[in-house]
Amino acid sequence: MTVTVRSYLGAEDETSLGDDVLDGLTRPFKELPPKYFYDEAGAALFDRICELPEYYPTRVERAILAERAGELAALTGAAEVVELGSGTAAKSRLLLSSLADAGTLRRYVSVDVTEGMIRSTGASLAEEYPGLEVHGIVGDFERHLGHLPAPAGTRIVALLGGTIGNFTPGSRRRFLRGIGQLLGPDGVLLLGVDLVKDPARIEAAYDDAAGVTAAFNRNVLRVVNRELGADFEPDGFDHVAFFDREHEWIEMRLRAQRRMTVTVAGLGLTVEFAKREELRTEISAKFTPERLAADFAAARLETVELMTDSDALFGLAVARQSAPRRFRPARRRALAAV
Ligand code: AVJ
Repeated sequence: MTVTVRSYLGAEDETSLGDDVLDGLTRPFKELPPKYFYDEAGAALFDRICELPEYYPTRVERAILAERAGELAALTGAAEVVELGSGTAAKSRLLLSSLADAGTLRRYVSVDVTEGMIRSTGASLAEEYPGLEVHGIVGDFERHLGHLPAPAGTRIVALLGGTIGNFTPGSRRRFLRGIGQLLGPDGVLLLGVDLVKDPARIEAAYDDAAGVTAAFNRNVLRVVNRELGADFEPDGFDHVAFFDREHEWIEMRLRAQRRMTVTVAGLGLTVEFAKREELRTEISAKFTPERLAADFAAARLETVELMTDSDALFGLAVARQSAPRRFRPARRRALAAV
């Protein structure tokens, strides 16, 4: 059994939290990036979110994968799965099993910021799939994809759960274009996307009755307190989640219950919050097939298939690099016309 783990996280990652917090809290409309939700407590809260009756994405995506994994294996004949934000690989096991049954699976590569998760998941997968090579990359998939090993054969790059929705529109296309370059000629991207639907259904998924999502949202303030010596009072903020129909995304915010002065000692920064002032903590974009196709086209990808459930709640998109466009220079055409 071969498990290789490499870590690319270092001192510069503390600086990037500091830079992001400084940048986000000194804007007229305050904002923190959602990637800082996931310390140990945040990851545990997210696991609880996935079990909530209101939070359909995890369950529905798993059901789609369970039903279509065999087809995906036949369609791709993939030797390798590269999973971004892999966590415990609960869903990717469905895919790995189909590829193993088809006899094509050789390697599983995972990229995640949580080293413990990479190690324990890697070890169990190597045991569950005899002969499987496991390569773990502890890092940020927005910055460390240059460290992926060379492909071990036809590749599936998987970004599941709807995480792509956390990117702002411009950065989303740039990120997808970068992924396209990792696919090679016959590789595919397997992208989990939450679909546009009744806003009430979406809002309930991000504002559950048990208050788990609210606790998850406030946890980002605890992360900033711990990592940067800030003195946020998480309980002084209300959880807000609403669907923005124009942008077709859900937004999570934290609303100050009263006027507050927050000090971030590690940055030498003092921040004022007005009563009811809101801090944006997450956008989670929802997709229509058309909008997804437009994003893919802008990233030089094309949809092979969009697999969905019977209620069209969630989608699993299979995309490949689009054939390089042949530009016919205008001058030549003009000459030919003469
Ligand atoms: C992990 C980004 C897919 O946007 O649905 C869950 C995070 N936020 N509840 C999502 C999340 C609030 C989740 N993703």
